[in-house]
Amino acid sequence: MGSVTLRYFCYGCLFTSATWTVLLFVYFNFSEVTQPLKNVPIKGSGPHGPFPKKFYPRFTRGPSRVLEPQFKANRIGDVLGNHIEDPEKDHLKFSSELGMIFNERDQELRDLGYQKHAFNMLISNRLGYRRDVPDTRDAACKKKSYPVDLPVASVVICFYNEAFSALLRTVHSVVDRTPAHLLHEVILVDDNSDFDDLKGELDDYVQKYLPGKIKVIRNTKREGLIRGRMIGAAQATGEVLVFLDSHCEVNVMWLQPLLAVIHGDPHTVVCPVIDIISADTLAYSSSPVVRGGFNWGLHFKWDLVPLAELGGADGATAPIRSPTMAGGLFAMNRQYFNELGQYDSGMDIWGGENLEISFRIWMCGGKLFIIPCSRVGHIFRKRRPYGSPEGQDTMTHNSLRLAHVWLDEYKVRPEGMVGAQGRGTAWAGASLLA
Ligand code: UD2
Ligand code: MN
Repeated sequence: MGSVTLRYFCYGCLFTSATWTVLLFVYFNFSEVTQPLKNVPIKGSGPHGPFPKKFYPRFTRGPSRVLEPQFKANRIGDVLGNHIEDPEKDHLKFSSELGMIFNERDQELRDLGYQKHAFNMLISNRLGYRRDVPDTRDAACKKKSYPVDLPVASVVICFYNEAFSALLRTVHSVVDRTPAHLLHEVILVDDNSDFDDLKGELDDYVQKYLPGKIKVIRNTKREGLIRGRMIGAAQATGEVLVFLDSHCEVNVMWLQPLLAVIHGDPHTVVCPVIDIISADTLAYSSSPVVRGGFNWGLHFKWDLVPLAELGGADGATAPIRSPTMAGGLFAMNRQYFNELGQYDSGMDIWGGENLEISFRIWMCGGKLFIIPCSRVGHIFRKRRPYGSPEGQDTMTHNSLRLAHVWLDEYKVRPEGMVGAQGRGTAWAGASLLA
């Protein structure tokens, strides 16, 4: 009797420990990869990594492995998280091994990257500062040609505690994929970052490999992205201002379609289609063409483009009217930016400025378009990896300013709108466009 009880007790223990092992395995291996992506252009259709999850052994420990030949070609120092010295050699092919953990250093780098940047810094560093991205434009875009005498652009990139490799990939993509005669300058605004590599190392890199057109401006205190961009714009001298986030990669022929529209009408503000760079795999994938909306919480959202707004003689290449912009990537005539009053300089750190400038544009005689033939990739992270200096909720602060300045009678939520965010969005978007 005693031995039977003992046997069942042992079976019980075995079963419980096996169940826990399976549960812990699933949690640690798949939780990060399967979290929903926020703010990607179509909800629930996040990008699928190019390689299976088995390439993400999060807790792999063991002896260091000999690096694969393709990593060696890219300098071992870079693979281990140091910065490369020769960008010309930095053409690492996208391979299924990019995310593999070979040793504890890789593991640390990966964990640190998720902590500090909310994306896979291990892969970002291994990719290096330049890579090819798939041309995601519609076939009709590839047949289009643009005038040569387009206005020149100043690209303003504001950054706070950005991953060095992501920032450098942003800059190199701009320099490599923009015709030199159209790129007036790139202005990097360091919003008082804390990381050492974004100081001297960045200056040295720019001086050595990107001399001439790149300016680095340092804010002496944290201003936030809104005032940060205004500081950058004040230093710019190109006819057109182009704003980008510091973790983007521009695609081929990205700038000409934007400049061509502004050239035709300087009161038109234009956004590229924002392609998705996965935070987990850094894989670049195409986004559907959608347009910007908002809900009554004044949160930006993507909306399908109504049929009536699609097509026309230019078909898939035609600019699409958009009630709002996502905020990070857009181009506008510099004089028009100043005439409009730029941004609301009372807005802090992050949030709300994208809807504010959209309302400002539509309500002050301008237009806002998404240009399907211009594509720029952006790393969509699962969370914002930084806070505001005193922990303030700047999104609410900024949205309230927006409401008080621009919403007049819409400030009060009308009867029947409670919970009807979709209807509300369509209604307000339509009123703004009318
Ligand atoms: C989106 C926009 C972003 C901005 C934001 C609302 C896209 C792709 N991105 O959020 O540009 O409009 O909505 O405010 O549409 N930064 C600073 N100082 C700070 C905080 C941020 O310089 O105090 C930089 C940051 O390093 C980045 C940029 O501002 O380059 C935008 O910040 P984000 O990437 O955290 O914003 P995101 O993409 O979540
Ligand atoms: Mn961003």
